[in-house]
Amino acid sequence: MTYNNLLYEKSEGIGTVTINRRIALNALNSEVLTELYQIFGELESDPEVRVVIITGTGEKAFVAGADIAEMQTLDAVGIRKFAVKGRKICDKIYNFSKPVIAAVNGFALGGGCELTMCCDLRIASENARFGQPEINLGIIPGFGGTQRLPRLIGMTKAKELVYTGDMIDAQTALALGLVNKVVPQASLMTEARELARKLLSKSGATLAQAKRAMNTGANMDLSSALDLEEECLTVCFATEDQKEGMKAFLEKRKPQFKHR
Ligand code: CO8
Repeated sequence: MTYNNLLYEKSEGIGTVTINRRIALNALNSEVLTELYQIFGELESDPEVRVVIITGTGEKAFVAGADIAEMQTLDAVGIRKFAVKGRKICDKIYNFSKPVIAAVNGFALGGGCELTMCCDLRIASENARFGQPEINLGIIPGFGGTQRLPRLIGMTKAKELVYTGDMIDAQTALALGLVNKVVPQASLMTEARELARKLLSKSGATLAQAKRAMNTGANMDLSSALDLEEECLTVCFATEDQKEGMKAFLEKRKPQFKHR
């Protein structure tokens, strides 16, 4: 499949998706949202890909938001359709069975910030800027920002960001727990791949259960979430990798996981 707005590269188990819409700082228009949905569908069923990295082209922006020029032309019905499209790709990444790492190389604003929040891990370059500036456009976040941001950083700071529209720098995002690590821009992709390789050394089958327990459980009451954790752990015990992991420990050697 060819894409008008995405670059894709696959190497050693890592799929790297680059949003490539330089003219608008990689802003998410309908076509980009459709293409992201399609590519994540393909990556889900590609057994050679076990970790995905998502980033933006250029040195200035990860994604500067949903496309304001397109949104400006939409009426209430149109914006609802656009919001549904955004939600579908965000949910797809959130529920994707393999880890997804956002490599944030600049502005991650509005829909861009929301896209990073669906990912499992976020590495930011020193020049990255995060924010939900929708308030300045007379709207509110629509790709999950009002819900995912407080779940990640707490309601107090989330409200400050959504109500003021202020941007925060990478170090502030790190202090708030919005990103996992801040690195120099020149080493962003190297660091992202290093983290991806660390995950590749684990069992893909086990990581899928960890992601399911944590992402699905995060939206449940505690008792139901603990039931889910038990179920996911039980699934682990039905894998070859659980047997190999425990056997390898007792034999004092590294496990050879088969991801099943
Ligand atoms: N949409 C469309 N075009 C954009 C966007 C965007 N979000 N961001 C930047 N661009 C375009 C600019 O218009 C400009 O185009 P041109 O060269 O043709 O004039 C080009 O990208 C370069 O941008 P700037 O010249 O503005 O670059 P600066 O370095 O001066 O500024 C900023 C960079 C600070 C990132 C600035 O571009 C900016 O403020 N962008 C908008 C940020 C923003 O408000 N994002 C939130 C958008 S709303 C949103 O994401 C809502 C999501 C959910 C909605 C759900 C609806 C259903």
